[in-house]
Amino acid sequence: MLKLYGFAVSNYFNMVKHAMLYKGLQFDEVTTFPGADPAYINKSPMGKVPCIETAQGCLTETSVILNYLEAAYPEKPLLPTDAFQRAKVNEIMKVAELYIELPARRLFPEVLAGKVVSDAIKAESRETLSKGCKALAALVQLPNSPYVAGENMTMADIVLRYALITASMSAKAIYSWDLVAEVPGMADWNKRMAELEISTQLDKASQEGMAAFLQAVKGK
Ligand SMILES: N[C@@H](CCC(=O)N[C@@H](CS)C(=O)NCC(=O)O)C(=O)O
Repeated sequence: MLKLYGFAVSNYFNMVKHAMLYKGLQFDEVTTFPGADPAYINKSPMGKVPCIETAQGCLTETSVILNYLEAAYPEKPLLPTDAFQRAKVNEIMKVAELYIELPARRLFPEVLAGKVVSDAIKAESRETLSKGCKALAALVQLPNSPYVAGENMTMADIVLRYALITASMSAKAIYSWDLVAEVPGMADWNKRMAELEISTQLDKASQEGMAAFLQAVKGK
């Protein structure tokens, strides 16, 4: 059986878990925190979560895992069949990762642990986030379609949803900036995505694990 390593507060972990639940896959969840434990490094060479273990071996990096799951378990698809449309979905995912998720993460020390982030980093992150939002506005099919890549839900909806949870939280805390409002139709889409049964389940687990997680982060 597939194994999924990670923890409930991790948005990357939740991207993969959401896709696995959506596809109806059977898997064992192994609560794992990132780190240098040699047994885990054997599975996840950067020590990061998520990681999945298959009969053939382990895989890491969320977008890689999502694309593997799609190829290995194509029922209940999360990608279109057309090659160009598939690439468009991956393009939105890449923008969400590089220009929304990652600049927001640079603000985490201050947002999560109260350790002041320099003004230079704040300015750089703000500029990247701003460009990322403009790129998303150009790429997504909102508000004219229900999902970011068109009529059907894809892995881009899943990735963007969880990336925005952390990015909106950081943008709000540091810049008092409502990131979701930057992209026409994204607020309504975000609300619809949050109402999905799987989102509700994962958000609940994340909230339940949050207090312990924040304590661990602040203690570092
Ligand atoms: N590029 C990785 C990023 C995963 C990631 O950063 N996960 C966090 C938890 S949310 C982590 O493991 N952080 C520990 C670290 O960066 O060493 C992916 O796409 O899966």
